[in-house]
Amino acid sequence: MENTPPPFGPVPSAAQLAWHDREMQMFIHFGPNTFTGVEWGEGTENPKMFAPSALDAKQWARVAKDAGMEAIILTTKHHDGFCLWPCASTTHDVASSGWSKGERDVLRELSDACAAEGLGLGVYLSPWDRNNPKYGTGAEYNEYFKAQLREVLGGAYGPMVEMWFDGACGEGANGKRQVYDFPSFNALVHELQPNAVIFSDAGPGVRWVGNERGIGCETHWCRLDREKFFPGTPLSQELGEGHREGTHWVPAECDVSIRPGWFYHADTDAKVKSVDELEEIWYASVGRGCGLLLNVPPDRRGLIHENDAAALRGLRARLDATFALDLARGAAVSASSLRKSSPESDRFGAACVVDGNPATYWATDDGVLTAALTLQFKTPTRIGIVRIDECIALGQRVAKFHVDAMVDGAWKTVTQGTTIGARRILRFDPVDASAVRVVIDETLAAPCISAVQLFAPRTIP
Ligand code: FUL
Repeated sequence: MENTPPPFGPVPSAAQLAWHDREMQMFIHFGPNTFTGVEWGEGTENPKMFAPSALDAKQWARVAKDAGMEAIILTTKHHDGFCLWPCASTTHDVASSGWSKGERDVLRELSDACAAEGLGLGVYLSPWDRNNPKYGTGAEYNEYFKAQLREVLGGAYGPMVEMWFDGACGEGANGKRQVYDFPSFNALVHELQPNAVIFSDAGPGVRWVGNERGIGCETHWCRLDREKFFPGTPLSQELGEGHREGTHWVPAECDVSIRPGWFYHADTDAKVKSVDELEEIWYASVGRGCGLLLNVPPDRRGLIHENDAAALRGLRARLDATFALDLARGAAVSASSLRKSSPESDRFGAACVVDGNPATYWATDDGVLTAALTLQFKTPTRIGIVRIDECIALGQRVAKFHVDAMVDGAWKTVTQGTTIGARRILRFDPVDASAVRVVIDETLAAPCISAVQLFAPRTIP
């Protein structure tokens, strides 16, 4: 008797599951703005201004890899319309630039560098284009934009993990606004890169969290009533929190820049976020089951500045030190309730949460909607962080939980939360616990928990 729990509600696609696993990705804003010092170019910039002196995409990929990031998403075209690859449909691109006689291609170099480091690659291609005269004409511009999508996603640059659509829709050079045809843009992306997730304010694959501070909501339902939103949708708490019984699986991504702006400006060299700030962002995004897309803009050399690289190294060292030893691993675990399965397999047993295997999970019988897991230590153990993962392949279920620790012979609640989703990582005042109990107070269907991890309080290396 296998008795696998039936999926509950919408579930993630393979591409979305892979996105959840990526946890932290690097965003790269680079282009004419890097050289003109503005955040939004007008589209009238002379391409010759784009002239990085020592561009090295391998360095970007190394910095990303060392920081523990899983992919890089590049602004192949920002609102100024300048293309970082030699574009067949415009001359406003690297081929006309002042960089290496117009013979190089940033997207090609980054694609090769990511492949060499085993990183995924994604593209940002701004629909808002302040340079192209077709912008604002309707179908004509949409065709131009789709031709660009074909160039970057058509296979020349290899497989992509994410297409990042910006909802910004300002005026073009002619003062006109464009009506974007997102349904056909999305269909084209799916056709060209079936394994890529599509990000926009409203998905369809991944949604915007609703702020540019990298902060996810405490309650994060991956489900969303997707039809209520659209790219450029007004900000709302709902978009960040999602809907507990939403119609589609569209988790939230948190984008934030390591500097005050999205592009590099020399006067922000001393304003790179500190390791402490980055760590807080990490807990508020990754720790809430969201994805973190951290922007690290290369400088005028075409290199990630030393200050940014140092901050990222510091973050990695901090996280590695904190999460090096999972104190729950191999602890004796019991559950208040177990799902029936063939007796010899113990397929949904409590021990699944501490076996280090994300594919196994503890589950209760259908209809059992409150339950607890208890982990027993051999001796009192100092803990200050808990991580819980739901088996989201079967849908998102838990709506409320708390964690108790047995301290000096009595249970004490150390932390609590609402949703869990892909992961929930919570810090609490350290205790010396002889046992820990994770209590599922409210769940929409039988809980399926794939991991419970416990860590000593944060260490600063
Ligand atoms: C916004 C853009 O207007 C910013 O320049 C930046 O690219 C940010 C990530 O998205 O909509």
